[in-house]
Amino acid sequence: MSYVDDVLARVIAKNPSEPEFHQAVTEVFESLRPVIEANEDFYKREAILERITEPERMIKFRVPWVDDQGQVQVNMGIRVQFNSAIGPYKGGLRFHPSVNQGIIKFLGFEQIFKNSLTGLPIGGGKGGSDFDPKGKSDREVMAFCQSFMTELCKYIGADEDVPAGDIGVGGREIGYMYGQYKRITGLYEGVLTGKGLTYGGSLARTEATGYGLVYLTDELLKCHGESMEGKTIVVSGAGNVAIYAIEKAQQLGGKVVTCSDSTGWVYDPDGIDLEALKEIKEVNRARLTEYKKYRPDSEYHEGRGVWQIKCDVALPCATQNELLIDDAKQLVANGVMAVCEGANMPTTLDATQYLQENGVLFVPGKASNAGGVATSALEMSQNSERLSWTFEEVDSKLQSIMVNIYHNIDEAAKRYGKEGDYVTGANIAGFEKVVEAMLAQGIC
Ligand code: NDP
Ligand code: 2IT
Repeated sequence: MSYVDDVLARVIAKNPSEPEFHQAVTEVFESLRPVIEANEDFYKREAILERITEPERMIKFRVPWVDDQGQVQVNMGIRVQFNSAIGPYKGGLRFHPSVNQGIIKFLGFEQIFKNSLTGLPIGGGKGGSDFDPKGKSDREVMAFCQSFMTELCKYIGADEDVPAGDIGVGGREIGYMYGQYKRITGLYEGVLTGKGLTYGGSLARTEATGYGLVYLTDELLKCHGESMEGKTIVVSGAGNVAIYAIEKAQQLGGKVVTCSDSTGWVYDPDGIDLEALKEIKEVNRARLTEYKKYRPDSEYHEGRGVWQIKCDVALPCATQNELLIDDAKQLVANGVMAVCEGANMPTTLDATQYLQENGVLFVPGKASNAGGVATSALEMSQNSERLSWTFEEVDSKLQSIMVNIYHNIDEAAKRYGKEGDYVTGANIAGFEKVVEAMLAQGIC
């Protein structure tokens, strides 16, 4: 058995009941095969694949809090500090009832390569809780966040581990957690990113993931003789990433006709009304059923279904495994040109393969959604120098980071004879820097 297959089998056996982690490792290992097999004895002796799939540290803790009825509630909290070869651990916190160890490990593993692709000095980490902020009062969310940080604060720091937002964690949650960190440690430091602008946040961080996704997509299209101008775009999700992807796509002349949440989806053939969407989701924290009140001619459907709408570009921006093989077939049948992932691992392995085999330009999330964490690293820089940069300054750095990521993954794919395979290109380019740093630092 080859070294790659041997370690993959052991990772799966050693981490049972973690299908998302197996999926993420399988995708990365398949891409790395040509790199590893060109020097198999060396990588095997160094146990590089074993080291890169075993988190440096994993912290799991109880999060007790009191709800508005006086009832004590208990959630699980977790932080996976996966790899610090190129910088302090960096990655978001996800609050969603589906959160478990396998999901946080897949996200932390992906984050290692994503953070490497940004070109900035940040290692890979991820964390979260099975707490569901939906339907909770602000006081309940604050009670939960304070309890969560009371434990987490022992393991993080501006030069150690810097969490941020992800699903279910936005400005409100970051604010409550920052306040609690400061109370306990007495430190006013850049321990979290995605902070509010009055206490150390960076301009353009809110927009960064969605904007970055569209900057990269636009560069991809331009390098293939196209652009976002005049394209019909299908987006899934209606959260932070989706909203700002829609905003930038519209600014570049694209027409976005869908969005979705966990209960249903909207088709608005005239183009999504972004102000309405922001009011529904950012201000009222309401369901997409509300959208029809703003746009009576739009359609609302229960369940999932955005991928059946004919489009040129598809941007999955909700969650993992939301674009399945049948969706990929439908997209191809409808003539889709490009699929770029805003979410983390939204496309299943077989759907990815189908899209690639049918000539669709496909960019994996670890490259195309890296603008969020890249701008978090810019927030860290601003905190360190105790200065704030203008929106234009941060936005233009974000833009060049995304353009560079596209060219780096394109070049890495070409170097291994896989032109146009951006999955392989992203995994190899991300891996190369991390491995060089790991080897330089000895056995650790
Ligand atoms: P938000 O919580 O702001 O929004 C998530 C959106 O996806 C909501 O519309 C939500 O619907 C929907 N959604 C979540 N879970 C499910 C589910 N199980 N089934 C169907 N729909 C679902 O999160 P973000 O926009 O921040 O994150 C979206 C994706 O982007 C995630 O994969 C995240 O890991 C990734 N990402 C986020 C970055 C960031 O900076 N925020 C950076 C890079 C990647 P509902 O409101 O009904 O729950
Ligand atoms: O998946 C991700 O890259 C994020 N949720 C953002 C992480 C960060 O540290 O900004």
